[in-house]
Amino acid sequence: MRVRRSARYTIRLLAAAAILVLAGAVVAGCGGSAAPTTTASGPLVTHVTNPAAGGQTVQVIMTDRSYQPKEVTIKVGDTVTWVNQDNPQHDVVADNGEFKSGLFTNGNTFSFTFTKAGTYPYHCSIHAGMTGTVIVQ
Ligand SMILES: [Cu+2]
Repeated sequence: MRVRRSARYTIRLLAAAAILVLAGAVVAGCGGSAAPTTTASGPLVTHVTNPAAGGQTVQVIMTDRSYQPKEVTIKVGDTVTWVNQDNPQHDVVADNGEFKSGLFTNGNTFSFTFTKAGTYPYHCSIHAGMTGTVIVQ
């Protein structure tokens, strides 16, 4: 009898201790002292889009059978939009074949985004002497 009582008492003590430990763990979990630490994981970011390094749009007006301005300097990633404000139709043809708009009429546009640095002379296929240059830095 005495042994059984003692065993029961021990079990109660263990149960009480377990409850206390659990309660302590919950309290500790709610404490603000253990701030979560952030560790970097996953692949490194290898490319960041930087508006300052491109993404701008520059307009070239087609007027009086010419491109205005005749020469534009842009950055890699920038876009040139040609706007036909002239009476005749024109096109935009890169001398090196990099781009070719097809003929388009007054009020229409053609855009090309330059992804490689270089100098791109271009011309209109139906008006001799109508030329321009895009310099991509
Ligand atoms: Cu033309």
